[in-house]
Amino acid sequence: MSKLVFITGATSGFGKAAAEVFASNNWNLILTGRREDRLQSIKTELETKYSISIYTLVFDVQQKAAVFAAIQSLPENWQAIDVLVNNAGLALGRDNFDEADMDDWETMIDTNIKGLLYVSRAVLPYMTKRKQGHIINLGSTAGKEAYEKGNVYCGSKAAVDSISKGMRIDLLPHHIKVTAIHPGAAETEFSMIRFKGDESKAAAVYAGYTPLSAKDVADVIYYCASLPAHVCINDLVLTCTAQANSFYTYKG
Ligand code: NDP
Ligand code: 8X3
Repeated sequence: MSKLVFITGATSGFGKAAAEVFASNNWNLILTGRREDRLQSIKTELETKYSISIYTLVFDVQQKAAVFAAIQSLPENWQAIDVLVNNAGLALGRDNFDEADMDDWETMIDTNIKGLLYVSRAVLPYMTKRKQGHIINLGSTAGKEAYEKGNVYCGSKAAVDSISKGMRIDLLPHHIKVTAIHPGAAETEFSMIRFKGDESKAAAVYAGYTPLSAKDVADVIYYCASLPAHVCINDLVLTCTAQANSFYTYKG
């Protein structure tokens, strides 16, 4: 029987690439995001290409009531979720702490931290009921070590790192695995969102070296999800070869 993965932020980047990797391995998918048109075209494309089924849910992870309403609306035959990939997230701005836009801070905290908490709590009853499951949280190298002008984005990902550790302990009695994956710089729509559509600033982030691709990260997400039930990768950092940590990239 096919397994079922629930992926947030499936309209772009890691989430979209992960959807394809899971589909190509015969998993059924629940794909979520705010951009319904993209979810529909990804569903059509992957269902045509692979013998799998896809269910889409449109919601903003910041909206607690909407998250619970959407996830609780899943039909019974879509409730046996094996893996949840908490991927939806973003950075907004790259500014000194004393100058950053505080609305950007609110959005990052509400999305990267609170959104992950809401989705996890809404999906968990489907896992605890079956006494099995796996939650994969997307952190970042930014959460391992703060960098200049990263302040609240780095803090939000440090929270994902710490919350993942706590989730892992508390969910053990339910036989639910928790994995935190922390990628370094990867070329997706991430920097275009961070720099609010400024193409030259976004491109500069990836100039002079080969960053990770969305597929690189998706393959690692799938690897963690496909291990035997008794094996759990708890914490995983991956970067491109040119990157040593969150703030040092060799551009030689
Ligand atoms: P993208 O911008 O390409 O994709 C982000 C995804 O998150 C989109 O599908 C978007 O969907 C979704 N999303 C954003 N805000 C919300 C929201 N409020 N509600 C629902 N969905 C939302 O970025 P990446 O794929 O690069 O990033 C994915 C995750 O990986 C993020 O958590 C990011 O912080 C993290 N990360 C990224 C790295 C990178 O260098 N790219 C490195 C390390 C971690 P939609 O707009 O349709 O809602
Ligand atoms: C995204 C990677 O280095 O831009 O989390 O913060 S970085």
